[in-house]
Amino acid sequence: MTTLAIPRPDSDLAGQTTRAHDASRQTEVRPLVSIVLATFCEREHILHTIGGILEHVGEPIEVVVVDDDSPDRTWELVEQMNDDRVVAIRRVRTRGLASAFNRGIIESRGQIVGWMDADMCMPPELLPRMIARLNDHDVVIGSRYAEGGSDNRHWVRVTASRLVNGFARLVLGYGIRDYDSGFVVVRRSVFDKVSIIPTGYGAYFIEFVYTCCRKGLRVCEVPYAFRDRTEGYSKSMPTIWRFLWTGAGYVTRIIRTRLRRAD
Ligand SMILES: Nc1nc2c(ncn2[C@@H]2O[C@H](COP(=O)(O)OP(=O)(O)OP(=O)(O)O)[C@@H](O)[C@H]2O)c(=O)[nH]1
Ligand SMILES: [Mg+2]
Repeated sequence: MTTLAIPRPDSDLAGQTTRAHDASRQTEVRPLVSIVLATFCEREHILHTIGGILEHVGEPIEVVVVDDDSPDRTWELVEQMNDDRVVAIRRVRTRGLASAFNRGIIESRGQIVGWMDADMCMPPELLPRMIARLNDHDVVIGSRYAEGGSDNRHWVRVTASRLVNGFARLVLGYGIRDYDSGFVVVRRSVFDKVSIIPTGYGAYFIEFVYTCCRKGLRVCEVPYAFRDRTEGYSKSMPTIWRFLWTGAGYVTRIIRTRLRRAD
């Protein structure tokens, strides 16, 4: 009999991939973990982010980078790594955060799948703890707003994010503190029940989490400290108008999510 052994955070993650249990004679196979990164102009961060994931998650690991033909050639840096564990996907004439994550998930092979930003605001060192929680959960969210977490961006960004999350909690329920986190690991079986609706920017995540809760999947949050971006530029807030437009998109997506009863 073969069972999945989800790595514990304190274990030696780079250790053996198979182990024999004398008593039960079961063979534990460490599952492949796939982490998907969506990138647009992340040249300053991408190698650091991938390096952190490879180091902290350990073997077996796969990192899938979906880059939308960045003018700064982020995709080329990833290709030049020449690492079997790292897959570079360059999408030409296609843009979009939700569709990029969706593409990466489709291409990934892991029994555990995660995704996160590539700008070092989300710490790769949290991943082992998140993965360990999959022992008794289906979806584990890296959370800025769960007790013990923090959001260290400019107060305007924090206020806007907290308002969106407060509204989501009110309308959608389930007590999720960080509905638009965008930092998550899930069991692959989750995609048998819930798909990402690949339109728009980060609001797809709210709908994904809500549908997981509504379908009875076990969802939990692991707190962490969200760092502010130090290099490159923000794609969600290049201008105040874009920021307001994105915020309005989140609010309407929350309402549509509540009303949608398609599946
Ligand atoms: N493939 C792809 N990735 C994107 C796109 N827009 C943003 N990203 C990536 O998605 C992640 C989040 O984008 P950010 O620019 O960090 O947006 P943000 O986190 O809202 O804002 P800041 O962290 O303040 O800059 C980063 O890894 C980006 O490179 C896109 O259109 N396509
Ligand atoms: Mg960011």
